[in-house]
Amino acid sequence: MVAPGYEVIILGNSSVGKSSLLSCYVNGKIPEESQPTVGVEFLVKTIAEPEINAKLKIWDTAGQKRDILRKNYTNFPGALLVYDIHNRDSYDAVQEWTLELTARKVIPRIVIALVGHQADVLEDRVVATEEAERFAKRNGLIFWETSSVTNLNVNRCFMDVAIGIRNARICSCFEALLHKKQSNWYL
Ligand SMILES: Nc1nc2c(ncn2[C@@H]2O[C@H](COP(=O)(O)OP(=O)(O)OP(=O)(O)O)[C@@H](O)[C@H]2O)c(=O)[nH]1
Ligand SMILES: [Mg+2]
Repeated sequence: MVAPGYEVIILGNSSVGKSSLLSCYVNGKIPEESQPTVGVEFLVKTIAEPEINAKLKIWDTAGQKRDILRKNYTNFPGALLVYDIHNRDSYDAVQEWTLELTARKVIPRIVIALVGHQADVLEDRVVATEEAERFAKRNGLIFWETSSVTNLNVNRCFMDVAIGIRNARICSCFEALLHKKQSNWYL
């Protein structure tokens, strides 16, 4: 069976580690020399696991280009909102993204993972796990703390987004069928 294709976008401030996270997931390692992303690039990863088969097309974005992104982020069924656990501004930014993305009246709703990145560095943490966990729970987000240096939770995070997208699609198909049945009820 052909794996269904899902598109996912990675958003977050500059230097939080978006490109490294993506490279770690797709290539199994982070780039030796990290360069700020210019424009938008994508990588593809096929997931073949007992839990899910899917082909993810994952778009990496430039943290510096938020205003341009705002106009173009529609139509993605999944998003990773990445912050650096040592940087409060980056956490505030993903909260703003959450409000924007969840306000959209699109069916099925976008599946969002809140990602506290660079979790291998234990010193100077400014965003507590519990704080982000609470925010994620309140807003119906997947939540993981990750590291592309130690590969902490990287696979799990992308896989949960893929599973979330698949489940959201199944639910919306059922809802559409139910709605059809109800609207034909008196015919
Ligand atoms: N300790 C640690 N450093 C990381 C991790 N991920 C990325 N970095 C470092 O953080 C810096 C920025 O990483 P990038 O992946 O380029 O960040 P970005 O979010 O893509 O940045 P822009 O493309 O400018 O938006 C680099 O020096 C990386 O090596 C991580 O998990 N742990
Ligand atoms: Mg980048």
